[in-house]
Amino acid sequence: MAACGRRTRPSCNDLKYDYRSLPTTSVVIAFYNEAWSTLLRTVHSVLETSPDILLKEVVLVDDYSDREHLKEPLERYISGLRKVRLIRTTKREGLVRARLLGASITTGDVLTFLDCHCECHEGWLEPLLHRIKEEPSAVVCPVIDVIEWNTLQYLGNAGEPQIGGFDWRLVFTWHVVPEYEQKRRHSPTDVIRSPTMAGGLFAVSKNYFHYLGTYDTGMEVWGGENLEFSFRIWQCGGSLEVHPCSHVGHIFPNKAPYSRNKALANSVRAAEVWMDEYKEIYYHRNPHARLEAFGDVSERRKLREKLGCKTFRWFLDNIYPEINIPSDRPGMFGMLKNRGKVNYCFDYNPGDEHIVVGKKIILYPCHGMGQNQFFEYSTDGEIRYSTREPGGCVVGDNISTYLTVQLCKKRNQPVPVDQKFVLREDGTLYHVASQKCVHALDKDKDSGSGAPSLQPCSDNLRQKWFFEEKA
Ligand code: UD2
Ligand code: MN
Repeated sequence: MAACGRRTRPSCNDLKYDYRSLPTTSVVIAFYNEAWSTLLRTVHSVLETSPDILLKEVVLVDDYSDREHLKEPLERYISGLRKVRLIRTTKREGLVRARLLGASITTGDVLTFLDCHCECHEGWLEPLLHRIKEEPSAVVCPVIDVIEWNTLQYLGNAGEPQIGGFDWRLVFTWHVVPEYEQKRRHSPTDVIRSPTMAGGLFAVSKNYFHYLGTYDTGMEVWGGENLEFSFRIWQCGGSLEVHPCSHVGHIFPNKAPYSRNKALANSVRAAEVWMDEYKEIYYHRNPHARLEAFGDVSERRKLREKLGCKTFRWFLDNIYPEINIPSDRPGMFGMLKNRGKVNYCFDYNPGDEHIVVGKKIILYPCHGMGQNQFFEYSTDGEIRYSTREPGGCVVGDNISTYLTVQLCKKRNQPVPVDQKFVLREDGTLYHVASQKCVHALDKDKDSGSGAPSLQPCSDNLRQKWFFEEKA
C-alpha cells in the first residue's frame, strides 16, 4: 500500500524569494490619451507592490497624446514621485516604437512592459523575475485579471489561468490549459507554456529581448505585434510562459481612444515573416489582407535567417498542436455559391467572441471578404467553418431541415454522421445522415435572404453548389 502520506501541493503563498539574487527591472508603460485616474492607478500600483531593491524605475512614454491633463499637470504630479520618469515621443509612434523608446532609457536587467490601465497585485513581480533568472530565454506574462471597464472594480480571474492561442484571422484567443501541459508541470506554481501572448503585460531579459530583435518597428499604432513576438520567441529558441503566481489587473475598455485600422498591415507583416506557406491559410480567409500594403519586411526576414529560427510548421506541431490546420484543397474552399439562386452564398455569423454553436446557416449575397462566408470542404467530408478556433462544422438537421454549426470532431476521431456531406461531381451536396440534398430556399422565418435546407434530391439548379475563392 502506498503510505507516502499526504503531501500538500505547494501554493503561490509558499514561494519565498531571495531578493538580492533576483535581477532588477524597469517597468515601461506607453500611453496614448489615457485617463488621469487609470494611468496614475497603474503607476501607484507598481510603486506600492514592487520591492524597492528590484525596481530600478518606471518609465512612462507619452505617445504624442493631446489631452491637456497629460501635459504639464502630469509632469508636475510625477516630479513628486521617486523612480518615475516621463518621456514623450515627438510624433505619434504607435505602441511598438513608443515601448522601444521607453526601453532605451532603462537601467534594469529585465524589461517589464505594462499597459497604462493596469493594477499590479501584491507579489506580482517576484515570480516573473525569478523565472527569468532561472531561464533567461523565457518571456513571462502575469495572469491578466479583469478590471470592469465601467465600474473599475477589480474582478480578478476565476479558476485556472488561461493561455493564448490564435485563429486563422490572426486574432488572439484565450484557451484552457491543455492536458499535456498540465502533465508537464510538476506543481501548480510552475509556469504554464503559452503559444501566444495577449501582448501588453510581460517581462523579458533586456539582453534576450535585444538578441531576439526587440520588436518589428515597421508596425504602427496597435495590433499584430503580440502574435509576431510570440511566433518569434518560440521559433527562435525561447519560451513564452504565464506565471500562475503573478497577477496584474487590466481594464479591457469597450472602445479604444484611437483607430485600430493599422492592425491589418501589422498582421500581414507577421504572416509574411514568420508563417511560411501557412500564411495562405490566413489569406484565404481574409482576401483583403493579400492586398494590404505592408511595407518592407526584408530586415525582419534577415533577422530570422541570422537567428536560425525554426519553421512555422515546427511551431504548430510542437507548441500549438490543438489548432486545426485546414487543408484548403484547390476548388474546395472559399465562398460556397449556389447555381440557381445566383450570387448567394453560405453565410454564418458566429457572434463576437468564441464561436457560438447552434446558429443557423443562411444565404446572403456573396461578398468575397472571406470571414463569415468562408467554408472549406475537408477530406473527411465536413463543411468546415474554420476561420475561428476551435472551428465549427456544418450539421444537417433532418427535422428542421436547416443547417447549423457545431464544434468539429477532434483530430483522429470519426466524423459524426450528421456532419458528413458528399460534394458530388454534379454539384449536389448530399447529406449522408438524412439522405437529402442541400437546397437553396428563398425567404424563411429567420432570414429575408433565404437559407440552405435539406430537401429530397433533384436536378434543380438550387441544389447545385460550387466553391469560389474570389468574388
Ligand atoms: C492588447 C494588449 C496590448 C497590445 C494589443 C495588440 C493586453 C492586456 N493588451 O490590446 O498591450 O499588445 O493587444 O497590439 O495584453 N498605445 C500607445 N500608442 C498607440 C496605441 C496604444 O502608446 O498608438 C498604448 C496604450 O495607451 C496602451 C498600450 O499601448 O497602454 C496598449 O493599447 P491598448 O490598451 O489600447 O490595447 P489592448 O489592451 O486593447
Ligand atoms: Mn490595454
